[in-house]
Amino acid sequence: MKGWMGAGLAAAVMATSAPALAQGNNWNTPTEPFHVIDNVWYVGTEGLSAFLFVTPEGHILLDGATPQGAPMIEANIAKLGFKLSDVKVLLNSHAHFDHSGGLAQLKKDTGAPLYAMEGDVSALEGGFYLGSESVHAMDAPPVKVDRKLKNGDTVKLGGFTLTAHLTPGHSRGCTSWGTTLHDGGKAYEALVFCSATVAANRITAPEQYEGIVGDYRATFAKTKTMKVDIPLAPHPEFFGLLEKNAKAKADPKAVNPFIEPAAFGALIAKLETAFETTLKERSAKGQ
Ligand code: 4NZ
Ligand code: ZN
Repeated sequence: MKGWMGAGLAAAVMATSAPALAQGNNWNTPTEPFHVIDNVWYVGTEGLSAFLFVTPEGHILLDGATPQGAPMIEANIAKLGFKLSDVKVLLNSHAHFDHSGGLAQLKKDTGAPLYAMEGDVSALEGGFYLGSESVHAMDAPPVKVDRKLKNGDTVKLGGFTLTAHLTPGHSRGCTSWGTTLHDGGKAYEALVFCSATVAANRITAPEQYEGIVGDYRATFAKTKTMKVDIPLAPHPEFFGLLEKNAKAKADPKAVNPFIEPAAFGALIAKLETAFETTLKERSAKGQ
């Protein structure tokens, strides 16, 4: 947990003063792609996830890491034997440069349309971090959104369905992607949870964007009711994805370690406490 919390907090301080930016030190480090479960493949870097959902009619790619990470994602897709031209839809967890920065390149190289939650469209198309438009270190290459999504919208391809759950706060259009996956003849609920860290966001006046506190709280309330058997995330360390892969490799016959029903609720509880604590501290300091 240290890496992403550290980066976010450091950035929150720096965003108000210096142009320097906290980058995860493994965001642009290549890592081997791997099979997660069912039709899901990890094609991201060591520090930033990207997921490929494989279907008989082509693939859906979720997230683009940074501009430097995009070619690593492309290389990983090729390494698995999949064709970049078979990527038919591009999706995003949220419009922050560490997850959307590579999308413009990926869109160019795949020719696939980008679908995104309406709350994140301005940031994606404008190439900025909403509410920190003058902090150019947080910019991302602008990318056009071809389909604007609302909460509950579905993306279907080759008999496979992903549902867009709006979980706002971390970004205004923060989207958690849900689906049903199968393993050993059983069905499991999977969710690529956007995030709900405070990160670089101002959650006291002047708020990062209007309504951000209510959005975070709505996200905590909503996610607490969700049953998630297979928790996944844009930051692989949220749910120890690389460690789970190592475990799966070491013992291929064991129950797939990506099935971890207790992890999601535990993370949400931690994030809610972290959010309310930060809000209280900053409010007390008049920050
Ligand atoms: S994130 C910064 N997407 O929350 C902003 O991990 C947002 C994140 C990380 C770092 N930043 O400004 O350095
Ligand atoms: Zn983020």
